[in-house]
Amino acid sequence: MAVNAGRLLARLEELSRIGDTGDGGCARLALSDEDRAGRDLVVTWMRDLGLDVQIDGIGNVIALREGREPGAPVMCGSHIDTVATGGRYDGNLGVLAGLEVIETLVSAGVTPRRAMAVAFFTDEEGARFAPDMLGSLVYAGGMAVEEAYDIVGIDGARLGDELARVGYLGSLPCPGLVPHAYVELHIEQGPVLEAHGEVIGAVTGVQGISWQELRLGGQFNHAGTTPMAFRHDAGLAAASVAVAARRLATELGGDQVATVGKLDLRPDLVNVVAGLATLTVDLRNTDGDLLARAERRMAAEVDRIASEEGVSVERRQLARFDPVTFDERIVHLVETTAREHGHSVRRLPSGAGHDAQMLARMCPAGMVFVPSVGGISHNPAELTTPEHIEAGANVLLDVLVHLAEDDVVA
Ligand code: HGY
Ligand code: MN
Ligand code: MN
Repeated sequence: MAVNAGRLLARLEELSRIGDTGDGGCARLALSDEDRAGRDLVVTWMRDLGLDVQIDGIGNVIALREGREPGAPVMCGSHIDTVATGGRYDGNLGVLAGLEVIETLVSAGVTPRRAMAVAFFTDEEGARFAPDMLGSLVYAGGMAVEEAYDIVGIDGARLGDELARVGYLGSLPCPGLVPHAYVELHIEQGPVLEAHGEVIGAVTGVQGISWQELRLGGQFNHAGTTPMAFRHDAGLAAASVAVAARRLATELGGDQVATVGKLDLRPDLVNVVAGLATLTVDLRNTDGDLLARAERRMAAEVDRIASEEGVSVERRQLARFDPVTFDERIVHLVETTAREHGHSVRRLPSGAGHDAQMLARMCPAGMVFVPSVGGISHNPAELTTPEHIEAGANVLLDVLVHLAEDDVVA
């Protein structure tokens, strides 16, 4: 049995036209009108396939096909919300390949022992409403849905209001049904598989993530009349934090990464010394202790910079997730399945966060990676070749079917 690659590629293309940014990418920020349109399209495909489609209290969509015997389903899926400079494959591939796997089984008249479900989770990106992986975090019981409703986005919108506005405030309870296992196909979004000429990644886990928002309070002043020694320039302090973050990651080396991705200066005018700077610091490391060390070092740097410039600091933690290790049985199953398909395969950790890291809180979870051309992602140029898409979807098919034949009483 093999997936219908043409159907999968056509659906990826059709979904990418929703929120099309005209440069090859698409933008569907969580719970935006574009996200709603993308959701509606995928739900239509799910319903056309005859799946039992349900929506939970945080807007996660779970489409189920019964198995030969009753029991917890094998679940796959990912997300269809994107960042503002989104590509066509981040998240979308995992959802549409999961749907394709089920459609392949339906077309072949094959019904595995266990039920199978394909899901897309709300606000995986966390770009509009932090933290990231929010929908799957709530699904796994890591945050109460009522707390999630009150999250305010970068545009001032309240998550619960947006969920109702787009019509995806569902009635299925959170936390959700515990799957028998969860497997997610995703693009690597990094350079490793391509650099080593491998086709499949057997993902060993996800690195730890720390997102912090800093508000630096200086003094609005005249850009022409204020002597340099008299300034409390929040803009300079913010720029110094960005330089310090890069220096810290370089010094720590290894898997440490650091990013200042969001920076807002007020009043954001050419002739006013910035009195307020709001910025984010994203720190990640595969090692939990090293991530904590990086956080401590970064905090000390921010305090030093603020003290030297005479600005105040307010901190808000936007996301904090420890590193996650995936289920060895599933990692091994991905590896052996890839080899059976004749593909080169490598074990590697994920640099990006994924819904699988939240599902791993409730069941055995794992991921299948396929290469990203040039290691580019969160960029309209994001690309994975049709051959690699087909290879990843067929590995996903066999991994899911294998798990779906697990004894139901297990
Ligand atoms: O931030 C991340 O790693 C993911 O794209 N949400
Ligand atoms: Mn993703
Ligand atoms: Mn992403």
